[in-house]
Amino acid sequence: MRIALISTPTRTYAPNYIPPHGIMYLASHLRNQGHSVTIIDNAKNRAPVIKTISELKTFNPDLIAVSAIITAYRFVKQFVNDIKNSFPSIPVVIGGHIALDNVDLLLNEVGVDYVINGYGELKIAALVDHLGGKCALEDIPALSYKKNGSIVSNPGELFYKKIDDAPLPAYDLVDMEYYVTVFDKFPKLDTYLKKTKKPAPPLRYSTIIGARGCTDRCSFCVHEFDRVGLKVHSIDYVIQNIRVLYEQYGVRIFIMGEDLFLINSRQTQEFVDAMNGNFPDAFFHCSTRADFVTPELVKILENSNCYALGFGFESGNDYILNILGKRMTREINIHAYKSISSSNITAAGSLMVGTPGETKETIEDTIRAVKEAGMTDSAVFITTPYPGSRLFRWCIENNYIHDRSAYLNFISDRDAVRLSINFTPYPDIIVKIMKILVENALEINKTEIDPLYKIPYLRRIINHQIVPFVYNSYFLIRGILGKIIPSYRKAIIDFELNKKGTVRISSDD
Ligand code: B12
Repeated sequence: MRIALISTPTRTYAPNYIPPHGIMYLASHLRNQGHSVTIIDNAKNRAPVIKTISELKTFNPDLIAVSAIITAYRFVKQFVNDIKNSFPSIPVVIGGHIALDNVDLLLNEVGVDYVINGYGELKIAALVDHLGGKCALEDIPALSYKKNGSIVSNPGELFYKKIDDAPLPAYDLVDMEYYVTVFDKFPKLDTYLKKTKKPAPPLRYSTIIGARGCTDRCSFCVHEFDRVGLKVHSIDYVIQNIRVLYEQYGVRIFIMGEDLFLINSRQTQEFVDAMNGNFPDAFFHCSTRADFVTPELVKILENSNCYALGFGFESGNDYILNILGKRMTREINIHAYKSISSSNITAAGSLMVGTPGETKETIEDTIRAVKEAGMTDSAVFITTPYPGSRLFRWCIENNYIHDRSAYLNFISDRDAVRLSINFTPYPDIIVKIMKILVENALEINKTEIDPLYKIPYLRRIINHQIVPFVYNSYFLIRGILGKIIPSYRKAIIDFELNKKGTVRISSDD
C-alpha cells in the first residue's frame, strides 16, 4: 500500500523547528511492514495546498494520513476540505494530539474518514491492513469512524510491547539539513561554554525522543488521561539514535525530549558514561522533574557535556502547584533550580501565570521564588486549557468553554504566551500584567548576574515602571471599591477542589 503522511504547522506565522517525530515514527514502522511511504512536511514547507495536491497526485496514495496538534485545528479544517475536494475517494486518517477530546468534530466538522487516538504506529498499520482487506475495522483499537451516520470509537490500546521495539524515526524522509541548522543561537550552551571554557561545537542540533509519556498527571497536560505513565527508552536505543544523527547528519547538540528524560541517578550515570565514551565532542540538554534533581544527579551530569537541565517550575506558590497537579512544592523547585545553577550546567525552568486560584499574593510568591532561585531565562506562559487535559474538561463542565468548535478555532495558531481564558476575577489586562511582572523579575535577576546586561530604556520605563504602577493602582482601587461592593472583595473565581487539591471534574466522583 502507498501512504502519504502529512505534517501540519503548529503555527502559521513561523516554520516549525523540530522534525515531525510523530509521523517519522509512523513512516519507519509502515516501511518495515513493506509499505511505500512519503512524508509531506507542511510543518516546515508551508507550501500552498495546490503544491501538496500536486505532490499527492504524483505519489498516488491509497491512504492520506494527517498529523496535528490542536493549534493546527483551523489549518486542518481548511486543508482536509481542500484535500477531500481533490481526492474524494482516498481515505483520510488523522492522528496526533488534535484527536484528544475531539473525535466528533474531526469526523463531522473537519470531515476525515478515520481518527486514531494515542501512539499510532501499530494502529495505522492495522488500518492499512484493513484497507487491504486483511483486518476488520472493529478490531483496530482506539480507531474512530462513522457507521450509518453514527460515530463508532473502538476501545483499547495497541502499542509495542517494549518501547525500544519502535524503529528509529525515518530521518531520510524529511529535510534534516534544514532541521539541524535552523537555529544558529544557543544561549544556554553559550553560558555553559563560558563557564567551562570548553570549545564550541559546530552548531548542528536535533531533538531526540528519549521517552514517551510522563510520570505525572498535571492538570494542564494531556498525560492525566492519555498516554499515561512514562515509557523510557533504554540508553542503548538512545545512543543508537544519537549515532545516526551524529554520523549521518553531523549533529553535535542534542536536546533530549519529549517531556521528561532523566529519571534517576543510575540511568543518568549510564547515559553520561555512554555519551562520554561514544560522543565526547557532543553536547546535550535534558529534561527532568525538580524532585529528581539531587546533588548526586547534578554531580554526575557535571562530568559530561550536559549544558542545560530543564524542568517545569510553573509557580512559586504551593496552592497553585497543587491546582496544577504538579506533585511539587515551591521549596523543591527553588532548591532544584539553585542546585543546577550552582554547577556548570545552565538551569532551565518554565513558568505559568493565570491558573485558577491565582491572586496578587500568589504572583508575589512566584516573583519571590524567581528571585530566591536566581532564575533568569524562562518562558512565562499563561495557563491555557488544551483538549485532553483536566483543565479543558473542567472548562467545559463549568461553562468557560461554551462552543468547542469556536474555542478550537480561537486557540489555533496561538502560543500559550497569549491569554485565552481569564481564570481570575480581574480584567484580562491584569492577567497579562501578571505575566509581565514575572518576566520583570527574571530580567532583574539577569542584570544582577550579568553586569553587562542592561534593560533597554523603553522597557525599563514601560514594563518596569508604568506597568507595575497600573497594576498596583488597580488593586488599590479594587480594595477601596471592595469596602462598598461585595463582588470586588472576591480574590479568586469559584471552583471546587478534589481530594488531590486540583480542580474537580465529574469523573472524579
Ligand atoms: C515537541 C513538541 C512541540 C514542538 C513541535 C510540535 C509537533 N508538531 O510535534 C513545538 C516546540 C513547536 C511545540 C509547540 C507547542 N506545543 Co507542543 N509539544 C511537543 C511535545 C513535547 C513532544 C511531541 C513529540 O514530538 N512527541 C513524540 C512523538 C513520537 O509523538 P507524537 O508527536 O505525539 O506522535 C505520536 C502520536 O501522537 C501519534 N500520531 C501523531 N501524528 C499522527 C498521525 C496519524 C495519522 C496517526 C494515526 C497517529 C499520529 O503517533 C505518533 C507515534 O506514536 C508534546 C508533549 C508530548 N509528550 O507529546 C507537546 C504538545 C504536543 N504540545 C502542546 C502544546 C499545547 C504546544 C503549544 C501550544 C504550547 C505553547 N508553548 O504555546 C505550542 C504550539 C503553539 C504554536 N503556535 O507553536 C500540547 C498539545 C495539546 C493538544 N491537545 O494538542 C502537548 C501534548 C503538550 C502537553 N503536554 O499538553 N510543541
